[in-house]
Amino acid sequence: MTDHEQFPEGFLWGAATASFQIEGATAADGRGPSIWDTFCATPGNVLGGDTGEPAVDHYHRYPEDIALMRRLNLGAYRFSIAWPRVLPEGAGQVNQAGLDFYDRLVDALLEAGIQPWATLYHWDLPQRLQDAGGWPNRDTALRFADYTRIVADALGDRVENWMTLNEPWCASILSHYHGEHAPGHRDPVAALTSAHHLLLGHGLAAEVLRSTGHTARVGLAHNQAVIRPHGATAEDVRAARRADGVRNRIFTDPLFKGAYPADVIADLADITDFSFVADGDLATVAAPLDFLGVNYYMPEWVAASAKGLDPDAVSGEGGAWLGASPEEVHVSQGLPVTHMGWEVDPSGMFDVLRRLAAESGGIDLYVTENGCAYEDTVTDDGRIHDTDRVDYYEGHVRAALEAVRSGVPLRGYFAWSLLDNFEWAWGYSRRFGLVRVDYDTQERLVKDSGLWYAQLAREGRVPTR
Ligand code: IFM
Repeated sequence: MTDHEQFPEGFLWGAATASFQIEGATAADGRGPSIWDTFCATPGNVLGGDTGEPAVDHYHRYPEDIALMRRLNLGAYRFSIAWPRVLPEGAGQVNQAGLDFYDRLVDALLEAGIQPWATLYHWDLPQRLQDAGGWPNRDTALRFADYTRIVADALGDRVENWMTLNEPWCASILSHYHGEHAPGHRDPVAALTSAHHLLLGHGLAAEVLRSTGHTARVGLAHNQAVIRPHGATAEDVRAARRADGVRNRIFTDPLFKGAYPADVIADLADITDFSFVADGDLATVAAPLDFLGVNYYMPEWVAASAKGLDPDAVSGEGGAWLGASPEEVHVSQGLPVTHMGWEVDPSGMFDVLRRLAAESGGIDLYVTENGCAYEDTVTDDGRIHDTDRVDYYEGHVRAALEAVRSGVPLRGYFAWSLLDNFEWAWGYSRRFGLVRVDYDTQERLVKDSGLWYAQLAREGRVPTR
């Protein structure tokens, strides 16, 4: 063991989850339907017809799950609040029973010595707000601020760390342009309008959180894509710039510069004139953050055209990203992949942290998600020897440490995920947990990766193997 494997004193180790992915109990105690309930109910949207029911029944089993967090030596737990539990209709009548669940959860975490880190929106929009237009409707941003006020009033005396949104790219472009997530639309204008209204909602919610009189550190969890040109040609570099614009800078420039990037506006001119941006919006969006959450899984390589490339390595033809020309594609590099098919490259973690440290002006960074899905098997000794997952974590944690040592103000790391759970369009087929869940019995079993992570969290240094 060498000193260079030691994280700084006070570095925070946590794990993350999200309401719809783990809670189950979708009809319990007055919860209203969300867009994910609706999306799951449409055959073909989710692998195997899986739904949010019963997920891993965390709504009822949270004491057991907190005991697991203690076993993993977690200093913090990142969870999300289900808007339709708090406001079944999205607005109006508060459902006290739903709010009480988070009240109990927060108390139990604090009692266990675990910091609660709350995300306000991890994609489960109340269906009633979708019926009224969803995120393409500006009013949804205002309703998000109202909902934030209710949650902050209830929990703000005990929750200090807040993330307004999880991965606004997924909630806007993946959901409204690629159609892969709820509400499953394929409309580029709706996607871009949603992106802006999510950012506006973030800014309005940040104002609310700061006005409660409680200590509130406000951030959001952003899945910055690490986009690399496949080749060194000017065409591939240009394709990478365009993809980076609509994946990353369309979010980070408003947040950190208070403006949409000129090249992105030009690239998307055939789709929109950005007239959904009202006076004053960008000042609201750009209010300083206390921290930025970074969700990182894998890098992506892009090329201006598939010509001359191995057809098996190419994907996304005809619309690889919003605004892409039909020729622009993603190109796999033949690296090892996880069960999601995502290429494993920890250098992307280092790159994304370095870049966001520079762009966010020195605020604290936290890795708010990082992890991997692999096919786990319970062996005869009753354990899960998930060495592939341990290798993934070890590589990425080392890359995070390298970033810290290079001066990045990275203060903590949250593994995705605490438990196996509902992986959106992949249903329960993809397992991301440090803890396995048997979906027939709901039995929990700590994987070898969980034991490895527990040692990391206890010692603050990369465990030797
Ligand atoms: O499961 C998701 C999570 O909800 C958001 N970030 C990526 C994870 C893995 O796909």
